[in-house]
Amino acid sequence: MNERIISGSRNVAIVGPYLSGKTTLLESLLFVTGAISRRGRVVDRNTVGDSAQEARDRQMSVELNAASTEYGGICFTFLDCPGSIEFVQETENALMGVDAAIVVCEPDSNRVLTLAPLFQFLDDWEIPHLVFINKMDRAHDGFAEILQALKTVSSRPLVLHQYPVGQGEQLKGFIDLVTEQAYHYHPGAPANPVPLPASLQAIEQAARAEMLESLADFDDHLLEELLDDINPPEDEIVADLKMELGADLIVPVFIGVAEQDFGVRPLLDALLREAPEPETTAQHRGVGKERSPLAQVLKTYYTPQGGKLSLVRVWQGTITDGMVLNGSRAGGLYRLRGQHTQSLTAANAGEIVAIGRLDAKTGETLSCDPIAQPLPQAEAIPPVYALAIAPEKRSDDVKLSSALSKLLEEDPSLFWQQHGDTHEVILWGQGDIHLQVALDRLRRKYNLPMSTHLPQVPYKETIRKSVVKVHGRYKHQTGGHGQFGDVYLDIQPVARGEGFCFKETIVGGVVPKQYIPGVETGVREYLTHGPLGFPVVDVEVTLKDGSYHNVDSSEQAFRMAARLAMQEGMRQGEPQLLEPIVLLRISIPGEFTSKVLRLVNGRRGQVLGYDAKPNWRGWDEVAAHLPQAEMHNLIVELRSLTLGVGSFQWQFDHLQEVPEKVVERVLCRTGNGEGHNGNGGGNGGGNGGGNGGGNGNRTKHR
Ligand SMILES: Nc1nc2c(ncn2[C@@H]2O[C@H](COP(=O)(O)OP(=O)(O)OP(=O)(O)O)[C@@H](O)[C@H]2O)c(=O)[nH]1
Ligand SMILES: [Mg+2]
Repeated sequence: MNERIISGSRNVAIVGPYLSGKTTLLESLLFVTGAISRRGRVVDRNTVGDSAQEARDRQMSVELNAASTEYGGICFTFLDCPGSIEFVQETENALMGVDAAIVVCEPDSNRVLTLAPLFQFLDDWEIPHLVFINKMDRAHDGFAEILQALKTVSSRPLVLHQYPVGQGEQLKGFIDLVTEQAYHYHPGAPANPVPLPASLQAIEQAARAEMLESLADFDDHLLEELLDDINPPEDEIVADLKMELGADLIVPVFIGVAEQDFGVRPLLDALLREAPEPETTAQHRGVGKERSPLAQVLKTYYTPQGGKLSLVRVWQGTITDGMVLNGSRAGGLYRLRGQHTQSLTAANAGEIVAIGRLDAKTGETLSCDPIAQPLPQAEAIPPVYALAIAPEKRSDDVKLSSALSKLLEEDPSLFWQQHGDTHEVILWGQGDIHLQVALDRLRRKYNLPMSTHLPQVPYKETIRKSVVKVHGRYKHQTGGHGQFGDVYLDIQPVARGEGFCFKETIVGGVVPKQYIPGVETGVREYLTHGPLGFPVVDVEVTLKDGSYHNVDSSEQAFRMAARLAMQEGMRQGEPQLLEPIVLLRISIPGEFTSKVLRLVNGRRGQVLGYDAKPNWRGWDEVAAHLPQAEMHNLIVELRSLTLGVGSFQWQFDHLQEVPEKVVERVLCRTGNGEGHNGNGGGNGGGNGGGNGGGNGNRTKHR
């Protein structure tokens, strides 16, 4: 790109539902602006947008990709965002740094609902956006029907910019409603002007009148002109479109066929004329007035060569290579086009560029000085799906945590934890594809092939019945002096959630003070693994009585005695399996609520209630308790019931007794419990479920 002729910049996100044609549109935008000389295709796995191997393998975008090009003297940086709901965090992080967004959708009125969460995000942050109805060569629904459906999901008025000439395979071109000029598309060439078809004149007039009326809702001067039957000049209409788009008052609508570059030049022309300047966006964010550099990280990459790159939006001032930002020195400054980088010496306010070797996280605000007010960030999306992971080679254990921390820097919607009870490493994310992509990266970038299995449910156990004065005696004679400990314990269940409590009521020193900690240690050790094989909770153990030997007693001997007493007593106390119950808040369009209630009930859940979701038109929120063992595939089923838009948040709520008929199944599956010879995962497979739900199958990830 020739830097000398560039007089400004625009940053535009390309967003929209899964497979609507965003990466294809980016390819077309780069091709018609001359940034690339040969146009790639998603099926040929050679597009700029999907340059990562993980994306090419799946023919879908799996992360944000930036590409800059020049058009009309402006440097356009397009951010091609993945459409899959599993990568929505990437999209939301990217949207925080743009001046406008192109919402790419398909001409299918049955699927417009998939746009609802995106529109909601754009509305919440007041991000100017326009709609590009792609794949018009495949339109089956009538155009009016598509528009009507789109209106139901947009809270801002849609303002039609173009009207199609022909439909589906007979699509010939479009009418520009601002200039009232009709055009015919041509493969490999710009559309050429043609006379307005007589058959469309009335429709064109009506569509234009509707467009002008929508614009006039925010412009009194235009309203007066319309009332006086004055045809407003083109300049005035364009100025209104620009002002109203910039203020996020309207949503202009364009059409095209990205795969054939149809409608792409008019879209660029509209962006050039109507998209807000970076200064306007900065003003809305309340920044841009000072000269000191201010930027925000939109995405972090670890490149195949191993270097770290932070994609940043410069909000204010100028960033130069070598500058110290947040205490670390910028090691390289680049303009990106997929994986292709162009070195820069400086980047000005309003540009999106990549900075090398910066010690900063995605979302972080960057400056040379202390930051008084960090820029707002998109909310972190809570994880809904988990797999337990382990390196295929045990010797790789040490490499895992540093590789995972880099992986999480690149993808902040991943989480990992080592579970305290089960000792498994659990990787959390937004769905199976999301986690499989992460595992591919671990293998490719960090040479860490992993095996996966369903995580165990962290079951616990308790007792139903009190047991009094259960006896434990440890007596051992080994050559020299022996071992002797002797205790009587009371074990009683306590209320759910109270955990464990140890007491003693020893009088007369029958168990000397110095040995009592040994008793408590023995009890605690036993409780990590109760009669059913799980950690014991909600019991109170009281040391009531005992005896000792002057020579042979020791803390160690009392520890052993306590364990023996616990072993005996817990068996008598009628062990009870407990399972974690989570509190779910499920968000869905109202038309799916009854299906979702059935889904919850079918998974042993208990619906607590449902109501309209605040500030979400037509959406409901269902609150429910659900056993964690039933959660593993919940997100998959919820999405398949709701065109992919349903989501939930969850948190641990309480432990609850496992119903009798389920206990047997769990114990069989886990191979736990006395007298239960498991046929399931006793060899390290799943404890059945949970983020779980599973059968303990291990799969190799290759
Ligand atoms: N008929 C037709 N097919 C198209 C058009 N644009 C894209 N496609 C096809 O639609 C499929 C998806 O295209 P992509 O560009 O990968 O869609 P995307 O929105 O980037 O997908 P994700 O990023 O994974 O959400 C590919 O097979 C494209 O060839 C179009 O204008 N017409
Ligand atoms: Mg894509």
